[in-house]
Amino acid sequence: MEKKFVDISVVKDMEIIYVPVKKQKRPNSHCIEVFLLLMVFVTCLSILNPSFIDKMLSYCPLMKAKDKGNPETAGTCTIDTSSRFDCYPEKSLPTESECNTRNCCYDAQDSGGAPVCFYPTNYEGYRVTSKIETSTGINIMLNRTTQSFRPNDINQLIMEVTYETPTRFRIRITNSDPDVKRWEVPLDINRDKTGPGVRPLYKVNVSDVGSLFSFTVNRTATDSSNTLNLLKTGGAFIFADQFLQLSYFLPSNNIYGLGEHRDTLLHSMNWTRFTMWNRDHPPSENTNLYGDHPFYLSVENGGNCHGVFLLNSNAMEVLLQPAPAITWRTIGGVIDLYMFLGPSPNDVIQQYTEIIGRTFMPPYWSLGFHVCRWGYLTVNGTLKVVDRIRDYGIPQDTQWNDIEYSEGKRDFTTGFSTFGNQTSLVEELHNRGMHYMMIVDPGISNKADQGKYYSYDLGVKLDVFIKNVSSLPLVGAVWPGPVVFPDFTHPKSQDYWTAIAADFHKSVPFDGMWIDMNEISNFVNGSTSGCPYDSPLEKPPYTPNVAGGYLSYNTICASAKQYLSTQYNLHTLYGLMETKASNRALESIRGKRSFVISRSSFAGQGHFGGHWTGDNAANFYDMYKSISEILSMNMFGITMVGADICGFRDNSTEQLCQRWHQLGAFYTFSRNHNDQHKRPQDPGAFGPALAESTRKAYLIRYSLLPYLYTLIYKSHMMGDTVLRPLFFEYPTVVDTYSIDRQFLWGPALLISPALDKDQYTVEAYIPVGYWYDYYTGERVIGTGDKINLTTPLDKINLHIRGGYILPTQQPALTTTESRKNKFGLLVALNSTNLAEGDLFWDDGDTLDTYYQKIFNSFTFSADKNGVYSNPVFKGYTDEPMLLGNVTVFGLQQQPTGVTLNGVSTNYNYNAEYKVLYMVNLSTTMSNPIQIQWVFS
Ligand code: MIG
Repeated sequence: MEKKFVDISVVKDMEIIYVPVKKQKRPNSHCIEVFLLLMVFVTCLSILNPSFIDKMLSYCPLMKAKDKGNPETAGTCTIDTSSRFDCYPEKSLPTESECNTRNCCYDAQDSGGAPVCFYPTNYEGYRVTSKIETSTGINIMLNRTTQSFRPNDINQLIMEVTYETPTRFRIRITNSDPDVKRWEVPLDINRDKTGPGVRPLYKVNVSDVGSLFSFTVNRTATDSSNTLNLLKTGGAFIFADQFLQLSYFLPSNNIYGLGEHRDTLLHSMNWTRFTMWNRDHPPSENTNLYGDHPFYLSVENGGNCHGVFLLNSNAMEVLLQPAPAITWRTIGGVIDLYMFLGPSPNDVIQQYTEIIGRTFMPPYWSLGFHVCRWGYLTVNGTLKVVDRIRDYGIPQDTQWNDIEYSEGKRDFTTGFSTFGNQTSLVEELHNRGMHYMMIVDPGISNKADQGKYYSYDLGVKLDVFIKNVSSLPLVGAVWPGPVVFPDFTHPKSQDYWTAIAADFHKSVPFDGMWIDMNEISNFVNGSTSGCPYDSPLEKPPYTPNVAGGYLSYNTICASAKQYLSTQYNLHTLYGLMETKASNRALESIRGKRSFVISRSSFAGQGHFGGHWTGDNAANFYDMYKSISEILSMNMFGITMVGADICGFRDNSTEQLCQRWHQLGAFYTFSRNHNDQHKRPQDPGAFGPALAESTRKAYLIRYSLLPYLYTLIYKSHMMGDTVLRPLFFEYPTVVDTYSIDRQFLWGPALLISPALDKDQYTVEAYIPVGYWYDYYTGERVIGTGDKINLTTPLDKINLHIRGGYILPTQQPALTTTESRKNKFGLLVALNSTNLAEGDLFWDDGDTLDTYYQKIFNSFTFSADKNGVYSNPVFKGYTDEPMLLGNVTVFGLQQQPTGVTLNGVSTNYNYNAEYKVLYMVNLSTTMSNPIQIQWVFS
């Protein structure tokens, strides 16, 4: 294949000659002065010649509007502060004359965060020149007649509105010249379209031909009388080569998503600015972090939900303001907006993941407990930790190693002399039924002797490294010293990555990959020889509010060249593409399900791997924030996610670490990880009290794995979230909208952890309905109020929701062992004595078991007379599945007899908590099971 380093789209657009901004009429400048000075003249002359007024006022449109009361232009600067769209994002306090150069309105009064320089309501932008409506969409041509203040306006635009399904439409706006291709994200979007059907949930309206361009979206009501406006453009629509901006009003204040950021789960609309430009930085507020997810979920007033995804990979800002309104501001690509009409929160995520890709099906072992740290130093140091965790009887499935395993911190090498025999470490873990993962950074050392370092030599041979503007491999610096970076858009990059991983796998048979530093993180800004800083890619006309103030800060040059395009366009996609390559490499090496955990991510990450939330700190605040982070990631379709348990940075304390293990036992991806030189924090490091409560928490996790696995399967097949905020289940209950200290596993398990220091009482919100204490079965009748839960140090509060049946399995120290054990059913009756549940089961490691039909599935139900298990599909027969126990919460009366498949059987009844227990059963689940009770 030919090398193709020049990105036509960018270069061509750059070549457009800069057209100086034409002076527009100033709506607000010097009007008063002019008015005062000419007052006398006006008064006199107007008597003699009335048309003079018009002439004079044509220099002063605001006055004209006011005086003439023209509804077209009336009050162009008279805008409520909350609805003012920022015309000068470069500065928080531009001067009036700076503002005037942009033909915007100026108001210096402090109005609580509102911009002082803002667009007039009739800001001249694009006009609609043609509009064709069909049953499947609208095609619009737009023409800009007056130049904006940004260089290189694209004057002719085409807008395509496509009604893709009854619940999804797409709006794509780009240049109309087919010969000038603009950058579009090469994400593998699912393009299946069914068409809008007879009753789409939306109606898109675009302004008429000849008028100023604007559009609205309404949710169509079922009774067709009342429609809710979901989107109404405002501010200024700008589409210049390196500055694209779209603002619109929102139907409510409830916005979630827009990652990766640390913020409250429910975002504040009070002039919040999120910047997206992937970056290696510990989770902290108001800054760009590891990933880019330009997606939000909106809960409308009344509880219907919709989602919006802007498919754009360029450096970007998203602004929220109290109108309520949102602005997307990006510096490249096109406007490619998808809207999902829900109406439930779960529907929205299903619809979003339908196009970006549903979560990968993880191996069952990856649902177990993972232990890691930076600084075990040796194989023996690693094994010592594995041993002490096992000695305490704490389940653990996977042991990890950080960069110290390698030789000179180089990828895919093993440091035999410093680290010890890594091969025998992995063998030992495998013998114990455990798995092994290690870190891989993208930077490949270019300093090893030529011909001696396969990862570098092969990359040179295949020419797969990212290039600088001079078309030489760009050199950065990371742990091994100077490094070059694989270009995962290069057609040979997959072969390359698979080859070097496979070569290492021959000596160290790792089971999964932990990919770090892939933002790309760089210890030098740009490259070891800097960047061409005057290039429009390094110094665009507008730079979003990225940390450091310039794009190559802490990463590689924006002008760096990859096969598909420049780093300017591809930067935010690096982690996603490396995840995909790693997933595929593992699959071809191991022939089983891959497990990849990546620090950097983009929309679609969940399809290939999971994510950890990066370098958090060992304190209670960071533990608390991890809940918002994992819940947001689930909304982005990243199902397997967790924060470093006990905290990465700083020394953890025993109490924090004890609480964090309890919480972390309920992350989908549950890993303890620690920074180098920090005190050990694995659950064997603090003594028996911490070990015992950690053991308790993980035995619960391991018991509930069949429930968790089934939820993940549904996420994989249908896009349901697994870790859910409460409002997902109660979208009409406003009190749930901002809850970020509790969360759910699927619909039925409520987790209410202690998150503060010395906290022994948790104020937990309990939704309306029946809930049962996981430990005792005691019923809590939720009223939608908060209740106080006593929470000693060794306990995490867990409640099961009435109406659900959770499949369980007898736990063990690894999933390899627990998978051999008997199953159980945890039945929680609702107020009408009903409950339902299901189970998906397969060998947990084979690829595509669903499509190969080598799985089993079951449905469970309960009513006032009994509990029933029904096999729905029987395709996995390798391991017999036996039902060993059944627990029924909320059986109000003591039965006088219980039968299992018609035969009377033993049971216990706890009269205090009204729980029926049946233990020591051994009934095959391949046939229907009927458990029935009688009251005499
Ligand atoms: O520059 O590999 O987020 O988990 O332990 C630090 C060492 C590099 C950052 C990761 C962290 C990991 C560490 N890495």
